[in-house]
Amino acid sequence: AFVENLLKHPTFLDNTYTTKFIDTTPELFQFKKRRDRATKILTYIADITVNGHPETAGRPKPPAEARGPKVPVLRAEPAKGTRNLLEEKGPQAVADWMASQKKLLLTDTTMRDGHQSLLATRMRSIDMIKIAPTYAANLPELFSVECWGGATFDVAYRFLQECPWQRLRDLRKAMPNLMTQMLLRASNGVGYTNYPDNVVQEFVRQAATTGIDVFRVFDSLNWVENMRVAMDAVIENNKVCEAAICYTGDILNPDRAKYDLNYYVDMGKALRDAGAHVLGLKDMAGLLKPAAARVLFKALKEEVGLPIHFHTHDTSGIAGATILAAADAGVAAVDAAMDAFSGGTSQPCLGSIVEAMAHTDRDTGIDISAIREISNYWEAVRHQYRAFESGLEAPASEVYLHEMPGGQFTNLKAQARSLGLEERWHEVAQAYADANQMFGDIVKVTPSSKVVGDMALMMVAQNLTRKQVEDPAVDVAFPDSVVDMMRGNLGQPPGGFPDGIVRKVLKGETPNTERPGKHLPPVDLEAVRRSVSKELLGFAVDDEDLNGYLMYPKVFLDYMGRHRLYGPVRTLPTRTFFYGMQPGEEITAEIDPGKTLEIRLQTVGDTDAQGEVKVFFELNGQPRVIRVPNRL
Ligand code: BTN
Ligand code: 3PY
Ligand code: ZN
Repeated sequence: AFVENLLKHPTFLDNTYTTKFIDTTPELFQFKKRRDRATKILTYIADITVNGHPETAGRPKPPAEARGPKVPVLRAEPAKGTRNLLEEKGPQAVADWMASQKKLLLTDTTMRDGHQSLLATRMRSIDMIKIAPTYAANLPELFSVECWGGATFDVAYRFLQECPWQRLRDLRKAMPNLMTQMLLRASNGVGYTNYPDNVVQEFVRQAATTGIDVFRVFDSLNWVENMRVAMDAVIENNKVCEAAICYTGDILNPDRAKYDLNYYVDMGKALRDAGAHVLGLKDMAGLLKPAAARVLFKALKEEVGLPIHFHTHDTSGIAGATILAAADAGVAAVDAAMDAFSGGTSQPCLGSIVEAMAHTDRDTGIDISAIREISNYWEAVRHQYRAFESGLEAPASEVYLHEMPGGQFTNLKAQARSLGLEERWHEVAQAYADANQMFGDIVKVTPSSKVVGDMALMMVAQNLTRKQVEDPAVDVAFPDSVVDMMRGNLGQPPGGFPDGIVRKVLKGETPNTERPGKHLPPVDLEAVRRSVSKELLGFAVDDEDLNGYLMYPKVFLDYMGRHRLYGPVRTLPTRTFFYGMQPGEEITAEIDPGKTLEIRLQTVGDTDAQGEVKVFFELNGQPRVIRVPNRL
């Protein structure tokens, strides 16, 4: 009964609370807490061993002989890096330093965009946290480590059963000398819709507090008006505000005159005037070609004057050439992914960029052997996630037709597969391009890219042409996301949405063409905290959890509910998390610093009359039996 009470006690939802609870409730013994969390983890392992993980069912398995990821030797105490400069002198000093560097600066995107673009964002924290000290010790010259934001926030709660804030806290601690970097969708936070201004401000404050140094802020329609709240919040928190222009079209193509050189230069100036420390050029689909890069970066550098940070994707296979052109044209920093997580829809290869710049006047100064060791680690990590590989086998020049962001490409392909449209992928690509033109040729990046993707899938599934969709005489039931965007809920693209499509989608309703946040009343944060605390969970939620709830109420509460059942499963090895254990196998899970569970699976029993299976473990040498339902 005692254990039952503990299980039900809401304080036992999570490690953090457990610690707080023990501090304030000394009448409960430490060993009870540990036993309780161990039982939860064993229950998870037993369940996955018997029933499999829903996300890996039917997907390719990791190679049986795959070696576990091996962490390279730390070569030295972490030398001072960009984070020390930020802490000592502030964000403007970082920007000034950037501008004064001859060497090409590098951001490693492996822990964010790399796996977001190659493995559907499924990389678990443990695989990042183990290698983070090696980054600090062996690669102190990196400009920053992009490791948070974008899609990683909700995927952590939703699919990985872990807390994104805890990931950030752990990474921050392990890399004290390196700037961490996140991707922030301006007023859309790390979500898919506009949030009230005070929710965005509170989210930025918390991200800065928990450990983000560089905020790359963008708006999915390139609407500077809609970026100010987020940018101001970053500046207010004394962190680096990297405001990004999203690149689309082709500045050298007269047929895409909407997004010409002047458009980008004007936007760059507007972002500078809005207070950006650094100008980001975010080429989320990898559309910027080498010749265009020379022209664009020369103009931005001369006319905007901020240090430039260039981000691209290698979907077409030519991004490495664009990076070299960008380096020639004087960008201060570029994004790249560690070799094993590079190429294709991800960033270009970091090690190859280092090699290409070596012995030139923009030599990165980074030790290539340190990169190789770290990439060897990532190679072994990637093998464990084979279930999430997209199967993209070769560069795709088709990206210049559809202009899908690298992070969306594989997702949309999976969505098409689930709708039975995989064989019609090239039609989806064409419909995506058509839908874009129908909406007036817009920037496509989360969340606007999702809207275009929804429209494209619907057009292919229902065999609708652009002409039919636009024809006032043809009845079309538009996806909700399209209605939402036409209402103005994502803001306004340059020149607004075309009247015809707005009228057809909204059936006469008047859209809001002002900043969406202007019409959203502020959320009473303390009232939300009280209601979540009392009514939903039964304990006082802290600021991090409150921010998780504000971004994703249902996703957060579902995560908390599963945490109540399964405990800190983030500590399990990735193979165990996705595939359970084999009889005779032994693993360890460090549930607190220095507190390690030694888990051995003895055997799995037969299914009994109640449909349950007994799974026999040894936990730190003691026998334990866990019963789980056989749901297969
Ligand atoms: C998910 O959100 O789908 C992944 C998290 C784990 C869900 C657990 S895994 C064991 C049990 N079996 C299921 O089908 N779901 C839960
Ligand atoms: C995101 O918003 O997650 C992106 O990666 C956009 O490129
Ligand atoms: Zn990207």
